[in-house]
Amino acid sequence: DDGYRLWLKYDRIANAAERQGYVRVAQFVASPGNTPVLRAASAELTRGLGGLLGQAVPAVPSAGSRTGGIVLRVDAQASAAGQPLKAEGYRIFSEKNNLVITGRTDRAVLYGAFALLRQVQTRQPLAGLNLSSNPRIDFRMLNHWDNQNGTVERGYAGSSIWKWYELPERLDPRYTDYARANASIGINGVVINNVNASARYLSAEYIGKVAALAGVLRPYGQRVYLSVFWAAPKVLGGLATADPLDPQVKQWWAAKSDELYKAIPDFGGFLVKANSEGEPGPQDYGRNHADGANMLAQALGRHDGVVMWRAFVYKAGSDDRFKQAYEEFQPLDGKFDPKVLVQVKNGPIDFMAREPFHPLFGAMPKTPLVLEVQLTQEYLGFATHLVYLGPLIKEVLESDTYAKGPGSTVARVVDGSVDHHALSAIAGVSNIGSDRNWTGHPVGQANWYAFGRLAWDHELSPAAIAREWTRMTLTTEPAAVRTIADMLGQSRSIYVRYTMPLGLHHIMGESIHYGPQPWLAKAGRPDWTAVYYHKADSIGLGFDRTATGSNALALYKPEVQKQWGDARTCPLNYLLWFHHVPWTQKLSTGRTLWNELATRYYTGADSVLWLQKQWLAARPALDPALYADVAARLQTQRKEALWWRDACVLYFQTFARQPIPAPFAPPTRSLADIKQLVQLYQLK
Ligand code: BDP
Repeated sequence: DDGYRLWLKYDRIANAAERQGYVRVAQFVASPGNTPVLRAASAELTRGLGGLLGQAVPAVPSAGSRTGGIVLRVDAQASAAGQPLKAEGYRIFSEKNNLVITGRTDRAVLYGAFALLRQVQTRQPLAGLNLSSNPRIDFRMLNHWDNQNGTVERGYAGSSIWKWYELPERLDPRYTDYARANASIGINGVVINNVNASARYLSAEYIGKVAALAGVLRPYGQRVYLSVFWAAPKVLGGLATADPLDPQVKQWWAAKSDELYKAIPDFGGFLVKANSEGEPGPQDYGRNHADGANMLAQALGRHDGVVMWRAFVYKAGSDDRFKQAYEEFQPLDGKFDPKVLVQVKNGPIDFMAREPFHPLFGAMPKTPLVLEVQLTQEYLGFATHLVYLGPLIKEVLESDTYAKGPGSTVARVVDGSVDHHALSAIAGVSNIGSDRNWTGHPVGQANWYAFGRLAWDHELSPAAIAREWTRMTLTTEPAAVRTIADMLGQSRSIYVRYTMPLGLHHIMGESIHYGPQPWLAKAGRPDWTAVYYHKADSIGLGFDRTATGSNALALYKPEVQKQWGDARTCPLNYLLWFHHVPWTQKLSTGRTLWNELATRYYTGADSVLWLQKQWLAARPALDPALYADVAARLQTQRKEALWWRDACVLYFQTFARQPIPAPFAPPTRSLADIKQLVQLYQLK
């Protein structure tokens, strides 16, 4: 198995009795087939059921008097439990011995079709099925950081899947399989290019290519969006300025929007990274983010599109990068056009393996906020470490901002229910590329999958999603499913333990962001170093963000401050995010900070041995090629976990000046050895 088919494998159900049970209720697919989306839905059902049941399941225009089949039906009045369904919500129910998949739009029926297939793929009964589901968030987006030259920023799975030089004439069949995978998990929007954008995407030549891609995604319910380069009116339009208040600039963007909508009538809108990490933006002209975002929103005019404006900014100035996005954006709350959403990363720094939730969540009640999470594992082991991100995404979704009292979770801020917003969105930075199996690490597929499932319904549990993905992708053998789901469930905490335990952050290698480099003290900016964040000294470790330090904690509501504000009661996972803790301080585990730190590095690295053991235990239930692929990556992971462990304990030991606690054996290599290894690794 080369992994290309993802979780849409549709292999024949081996157990004949089980298969027969499904055959009885899935003898045909009846669909009016009068829209491309409905045709895609019935094609997927006939393909999927045909494979799973090992016999042809014909498509017919209507059920007539036949029973024992599946009926697709768009019904403007469709409801579930007395409530009208949302535009994309579906319901599956029995009627006259047929299973009806219904919804108010053809897209809803498409999602229902995939839900029905999932029932069979995970071996749930179909007879008497009564299932309904509404998406909780409207715009469920993948953000590709793909460049026009085929590279992918922070991509570890080959190059971009978009072949610009072949477009618009040749449409790689892979685009359709990509669209099917997205649709199966409810993703309905795709930003196709990097936030560090090239103006070229807005040229007439590229708009034609993008329109061709949009044509492939449309039958699968996905709209395309573009990341835009702020200075495009200059670079492409030949104007002297990109000032958002300049009439010619406004006109240029309005004309560009018209051009885009002419080619792509359902174009989704713009994603913007401005005045961030060297990108141009409205501040270059003395304007603010709202001036820029609103001008673009107005340029969209009567077209049905939105602007997603990123809040990933950290202008040097204030003493703590943690506070900088908040300082720039929070005062703009209430100043944005209704078509603007502000896109905020899950944490205040940058996609670390664990961050407290971003303080902007709950602090901008008048602005719809998009939650941005990173599926590509820039800071989580690229494509060699097995890290299932379901728990990370869920952790931020569940975090309580207390914005409108208890229960004002990030999930409810984002889905619009806390502040009653008309628009809601969530974005995952894509982890896919041209590798045959899409994600490099086979388990990377689970991260794409889990993102989509949680974007649709943030109430789902990451453990249930892990089991579902495992059954659909790897094996249905119950013991193996349990073993693998358990590995997935633990994998992110294991990664945190051997890299950045107790709330350490940003101590990774410079520029490539791989491996440990806690000694990094000089970089392009102080807040790109490691020492800026861990602040190790002879007394202790960690960034004091309480009132005696940067006071970033004050950006949160009092209830949150209370949770994290006292070093004696702060959960250990966040301890060094907020406190400079003495090496000798006793923690709630009964160990001193130094002993706890060392213990976590050692047990974390040893947990990779546990992952290896689990994987071996599941082997009989797995495809041999896939087994071997992950087993090899786990070897790399073990080697690198030891690398992280040794680098960090040896380096921090120079401050703590204490022995490695029993029962752990001190590293056999020196800090100098490790530094040399890291230096070689960082060579360009
Ligand atoms: C950082 C990445 C950088 C991205 C940036 C962003 O290192 O490559 O361009 O985020 O999100 O994590 O804009």
